Amino acid sequence: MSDIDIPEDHPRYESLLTRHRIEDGVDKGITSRQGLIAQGRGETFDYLLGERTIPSAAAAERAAAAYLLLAEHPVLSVNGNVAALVPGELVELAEATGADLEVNLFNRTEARMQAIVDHLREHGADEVKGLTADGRIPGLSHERAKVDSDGIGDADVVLVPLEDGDRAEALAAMGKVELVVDLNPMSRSAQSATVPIVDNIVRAVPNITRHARELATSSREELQRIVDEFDRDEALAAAEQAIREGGED
Ligand code: PTJ
Repeated sequence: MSDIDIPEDHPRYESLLTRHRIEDGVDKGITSRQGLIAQGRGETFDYLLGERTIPSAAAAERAAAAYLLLAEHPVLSVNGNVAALVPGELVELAEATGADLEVNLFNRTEARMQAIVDHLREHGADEVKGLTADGRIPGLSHERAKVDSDGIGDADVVLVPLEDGDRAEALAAMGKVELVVDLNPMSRSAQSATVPIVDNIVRAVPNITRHARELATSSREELQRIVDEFDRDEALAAAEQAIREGGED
């Protein structure tokens, strides 16, 4: 049994554990209540995908690792759902790729910003950006436009998991390479991504880290080859087909 009293052989163990983390995130002031709705939406797509990393998502995760290793200034954007689900895993990915961590919220409040920064530090992060908020993403109104000018503002490659479509499109318009993790291949964020990763964040982040470690000693030419060979339209079409037809093995 785990600390949340779910037998590990329960057929929906992983899914129930994930739900518990989101609930816990809300209780701790990390995750917004809207985050509960977003999680439910994600679960639907994950169920249809067979709660597994489909081959096209595995290829996207390898391409994402190559992009992060090639980047001059990679940044991993963290929201309330991601902080609740994979805090330690994000710290490991940041370490494996030399990326910065930056908190960037759709429903931004100073209390939630600080709670997430503290939570990431408890999970081993040294520096967490996002509190300075001295930069803006052009074309976006509201709080979600706020970024650190030496963080996302300066980044050439940004990992944006579970993003809302507006900000994803605005970041793409700024010319940044955008690596999006989203279980819905038809979402505006997945559609505007340089690399759409149609996988659950709880599987995607550890997978990208594993690829980054494997590729750590690869030449820039080899990393560039992985990036060039990745076809985003093919990946989106394969994910949509897997959802509609239950295919892709
Ligand atoms: O913490 P904040 O204030 O920044 O708010 C974060 C949420 C997620 C609430 C906000 O960005 C939001 O409302 O997002 P949406 O518009 O609901 O989009 C979330 C997308 O992520 C949807 O397409 C979901 O299918 C997808 N999703 C949800 N859970 C997961 C997921 N994708 C991957 N892994 C998940 N666990």
